[in-house]
Order: sequence, then C-alpha cells, then structure tokens
Amino acid sequence: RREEESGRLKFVCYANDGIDQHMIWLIGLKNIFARQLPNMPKEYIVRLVMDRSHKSVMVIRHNHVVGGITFRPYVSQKFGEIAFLAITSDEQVKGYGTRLMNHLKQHARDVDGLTHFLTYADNNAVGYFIKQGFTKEINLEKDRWQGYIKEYDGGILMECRIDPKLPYT
Ligand code: SCA
Repeated sequence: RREEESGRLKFVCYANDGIDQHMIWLIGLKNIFARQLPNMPKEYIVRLVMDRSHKSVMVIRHNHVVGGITFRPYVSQKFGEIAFLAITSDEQVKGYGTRLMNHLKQHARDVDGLTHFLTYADNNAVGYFIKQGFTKEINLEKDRWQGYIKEYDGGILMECRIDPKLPYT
C-alpha cells in the first residue's frame, strides 16, 4: 500500500514561468508555507515564491502539491540558499521531507551546478536539517556567500555540501 502511494509521488522543480499548472502548484505551495511557517509574513512568502530568481522543488501527489522547498540558486557563487521548506501537516513524518531534500540536491548539482546549500534554519528544524546532512559549521569560504544571503533573526546558519557524484534519487 505504501509503495503504491509513493508510486504516485512526483517531484518537480519550477520557477514562476507563467505556465498555468506551475502557477497553481506554486500558489498551493505558498499556502502550505503560510500555514506551516506562521512566523513568516505572508507577503514575504508570496514575494519570494513568485520571484523569478527563486525556484521551488515540489512534491506532487494525485496532481496536488503536498510540500516543497523554495530556494535561490546563486549560480556564479555555486551555492543555493533555502528560503522556505514545508510539508503539509497531515503528510509530515512519512519521509517526504527527506525525499524532497534529495531531489533538491540532485537538481541543484545537475541543473544549476551548485556545490553547497546554506540556510538560516528555524530552531525547531535544526534536527531535521542535521539528518539531511547540514552542519552548523560553515566551511564555505565567506567571500563566496557574504553579502549574498539575507540574515534573519532567530535562525541558525547551516551548510550542506552536495556530493559531486552521489546519486541522490
Ligand atoms: C522531521 N524530523 C525532525 C523534524 N521534522 N527532526 C527534528 N525536528 C523536526 N522538526 C525528522 C523525522 O523524524 C525523520 O527522522 C527525519 O527528520 C525526516 O523526516 P521526514 O518524514 O522526511 O520529514 P517531513 O515531516 O516529511 O518533513 C520535515 C519538515 C516538516 C521539517 C519539512 O516536518 C515540516 O513541514 N515542518 C513544519 C515547517 C518547518 O518547520 N519547516 C522548516 C522551517 P528519521 O529519519 O530518524 O525517522 S525552516 C525553513 O523553512 C528554512 C529557513 C527559513 O527561512 O525558515
């Protein structure tokens, strides 16, 4: 039964490209973020999800978005910044968050040529990020990221190195 369900899972990555289906999924993802990240101003969520320099990797089941990650690739600096990450509440702790992160890493490496991710993690999400290979120790040289990413109050800067060869998905 589980396998049957996971067989209907689809992982996609889109920016705001004006295509109807992509916009419907991005709006659905924006609503999940607004609900799951209550401390984030809704206007800020909308602005970044719809911003053309951000992309979103989304989990789609039965053609509906159930979660996703919005990130900004800094291609010249070869790193990405995770802006938001959430799975809708009734689908959490089923492994979707882990698979989503693996799809993000694969896409970022193979499509954008990135070597690292950085994020300001919420305190309560630090455990999740550690399980996904993130560390509080930042090894990326400061001149590659300083001035690019926005610092945010109450978050802890975390880093993840993307393996250059590992098949993530
Ligand atoms: C899951 N796990 C956690 C955890 N959530 N561990 C510690 N703290 C948490 N909050 C563990 C699971 O038990 C599991 O461990 C492993 O992580 C992966 O679980 P999963 O099933 O793959 O995760 P899932 O529940 O699908 O997704 C995790 C996620 C979700 C954090 C996305 O719970 C969620 O949407 N939470 C509410 C929103 C949120 O907190 N988002 C992150 C905010 P085992 O493998 O050992 O079983 S931080 C953010 O958005 C970026 C920074 C910013 O700007 O806000």
